[in-house]
Amino acid sequence: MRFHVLTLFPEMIDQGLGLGVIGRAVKKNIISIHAVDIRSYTLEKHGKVDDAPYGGGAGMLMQAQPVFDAHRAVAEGRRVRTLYVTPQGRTFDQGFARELAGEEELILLCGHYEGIDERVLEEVVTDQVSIGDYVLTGGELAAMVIIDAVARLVPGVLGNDASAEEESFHNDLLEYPQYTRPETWHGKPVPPVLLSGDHREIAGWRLEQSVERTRRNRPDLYEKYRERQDLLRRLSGKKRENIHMMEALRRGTGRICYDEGGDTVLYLPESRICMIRSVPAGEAGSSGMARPEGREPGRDLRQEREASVLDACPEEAELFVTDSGPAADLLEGRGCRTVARCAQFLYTRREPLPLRHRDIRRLGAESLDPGSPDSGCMEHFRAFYGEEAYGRLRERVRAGAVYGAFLEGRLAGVAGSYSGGSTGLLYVEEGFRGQGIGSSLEAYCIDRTLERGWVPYVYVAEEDEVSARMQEKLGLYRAGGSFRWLGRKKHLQRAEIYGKI
Ligand code: 4GT
Repeated sequence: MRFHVLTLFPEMIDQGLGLGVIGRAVKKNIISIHAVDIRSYTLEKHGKVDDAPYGGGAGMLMQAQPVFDAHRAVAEGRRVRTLYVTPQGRTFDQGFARELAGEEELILLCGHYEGIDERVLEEVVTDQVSIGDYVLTGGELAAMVIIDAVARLVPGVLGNDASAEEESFHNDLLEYPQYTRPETWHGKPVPPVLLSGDHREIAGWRLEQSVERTRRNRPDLYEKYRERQDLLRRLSGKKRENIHMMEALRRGTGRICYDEGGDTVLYLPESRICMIRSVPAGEAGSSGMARPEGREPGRDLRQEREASVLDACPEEAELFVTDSGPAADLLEGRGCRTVARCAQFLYTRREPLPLRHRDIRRLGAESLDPGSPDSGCMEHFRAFYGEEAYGRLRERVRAGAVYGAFLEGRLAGVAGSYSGGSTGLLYVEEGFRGQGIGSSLEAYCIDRTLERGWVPYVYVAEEDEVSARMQEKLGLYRAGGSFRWLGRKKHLQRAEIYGKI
């Protein structure tokens, strides 16, 4: 990943990010950080970059020209996501960091004095970001905070093999307390459970501690956690049909937008997917989602309710998935098109699947280099599924979510997880088919998902008999009815949608 920082103080960036974990990642070429001196772009002969504000007022403003030219020199005509760090921006958080970690390149613009001429901001900035409600003398520290938080999510930066994907979110709870040697310090012993060697017991204790800390220190986060746990419990009445929603909640990727009378809307900001479940009229209770007493709606009420379910879907959602026919039909009336009808398969056991092919490993961003030995397989994927799906594959490889099977050292096929949470992205090179490489790849992904304590699930297009048979052979079960995927017509390309599921 490449970061460019447009600043009046490039040394501040070089020094601030040159040491420690981030400095090491730069030396290893996993990321690059390029500080650009805005002053060197001014056309003013004395190197001036600021002037007094029109309309009066204290202080000086950075002028548009040097900022614009510095930006142009970096972007070179490409459309690069450009963040202006300012107290006026959207507040930065872990979710935003995860979103940004999916970019290949970022430009951060740092202001000084009283800020920057609005006209250049209008032309180059894609996002305004704040690191919190306080004022600094310059944007550099804020830019460094953002770079640090985003860079540590790039696979390889943290040094171990764990990827950004694999980082446990702890369900958005605060961290539990940790202890290291000596066993007793200042008369205080380490909690005995941590010396027990019982991993289940330890995990239970840590969760308890996390929950209790969150309840005490962050009532806002605790309330959200409680809401999620409550919904999870209700969804578990029909586990198979609801597995996609339950996993989004468990993995910390889904936000509850609506949860009433058995109707639920979850939004996954990273994949811009909206998951909708809507209980058909007259079926309340049998769905595992008890309606409140005396609130069984009639037809009109029902339609009203469905409309409010859809109103709860965020504007920025691009994809919708639902097993409710009426909800899907309503979405079609609202500018969406059905792009796929799928069966959902899930793996309900805890035991890992055996692998026939053993040489399977995580792909790193280097597999995407045109000169890499893996590029042949990548190009065949591209020819097979098309440009958009290939773009998504690249995105998922960079996120550390894709695995490759190797035969005699050569990449023969890939599989991985979509940002929505399901397993897929499966492709095996033509010359290597019929040897069980595909099912080994899927089995490998399933095993990695199980390791993280999650339930693996897969979407299979209804017409895809071959894949359905493979799922059953692997020991996955078909869940519930038919799931419809819909996309907004305004930014819809079939291939793009397939790439995201
Ligand atoms: C605070 C933040 C930030 C500043 C923040 C323009 C002139 C902005 C000085 C700069 N203060 N930048 N990004 N809370 N100050 O993120």
